[in-house]
Amino acid sequence: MERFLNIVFCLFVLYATQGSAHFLLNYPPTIGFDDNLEATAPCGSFTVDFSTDNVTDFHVGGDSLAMTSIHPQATWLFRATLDITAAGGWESLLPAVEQTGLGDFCEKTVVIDASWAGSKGVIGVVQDAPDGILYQCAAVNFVSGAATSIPSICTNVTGLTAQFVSDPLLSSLQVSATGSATSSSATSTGTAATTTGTTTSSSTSSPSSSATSKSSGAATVTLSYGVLGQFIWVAAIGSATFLACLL
Ligand SMILES: [Cu+2]
Repeated sequence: MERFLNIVFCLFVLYATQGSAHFLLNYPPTIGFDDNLEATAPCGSFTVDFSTDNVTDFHVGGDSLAMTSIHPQATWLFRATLDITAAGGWESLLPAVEQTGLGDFCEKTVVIDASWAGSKGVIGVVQDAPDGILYQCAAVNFVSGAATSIPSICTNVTGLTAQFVSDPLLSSLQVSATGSATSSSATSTGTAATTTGTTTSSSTSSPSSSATSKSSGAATVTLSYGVLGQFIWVAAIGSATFLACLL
C-alpha cells in the first residue's frame, strides 16, 4: 500500500514537472527553444540570425503555422515583421485565437500582406498561457502565392477547439490589429481545424511598445532541436524525475 501511494505521488510529481513546459513552434521551424527562457520577448531569448537559422519559405497567399501546446488552454497571437532583428514592426496576422485542448495545433491558411513577398522577415508566435506570455520566432523568406500543401507536422490533437477571442494582454502586443474578430469555433477530428475570419492589416508603423526588448545576447548560440528531440528531452527529464522520486 505504501508502495502504491509512493507511485501515485511520483506520478503527480511527474505530471507537475511536465506541466512546467510551455509550447513548441514546429512550423515554420523555430530559431530556438529554451523552456526556461520562453517568456523572454520577442523570441524566447533567441536572436534572429539569417546566416545560421533554418530559414523557411512562407507563402504570403496562405501558409501554415504548427504548434504544440503543453497548456490545456491558452490564447495565441500570430504576428510577423519585416524587421529581421524582430525588434519591432510587428503586424498581427489574425485575431487572438484561444485553443482548448492539450497538444498539437495547426493554424492553416495564414495570410501575409502580399507586398511582403520577396522580403526576409520573422514570424512570431506568442502564447498567453496561465504561467505568462511566451514567445517563439521563425526566420522566413516571404514568397508569393499560396502553399500547395500543409506540412505533415501541422495537425490538430483530437478534441481540439479554437476560436477567436479578445485578449487584452496580447492586444497590447499587437501593433495594427484591425481584424474583425468574428468568432467561429472549429472542432476537430484530429485532422485540421481552421479558424475563420478576416483580418485586414493596416500598416500603421508605430513601433511595438512591449515587444521591443531585445534578447540579452546570452543565447547567441542558436540551438536547433528537432521536435522529436524536444520530446525525447522532455520524456527523458520526466522519466528521470519519476525514477528519482521512486528511489
Ligand atoms: Cu507554461
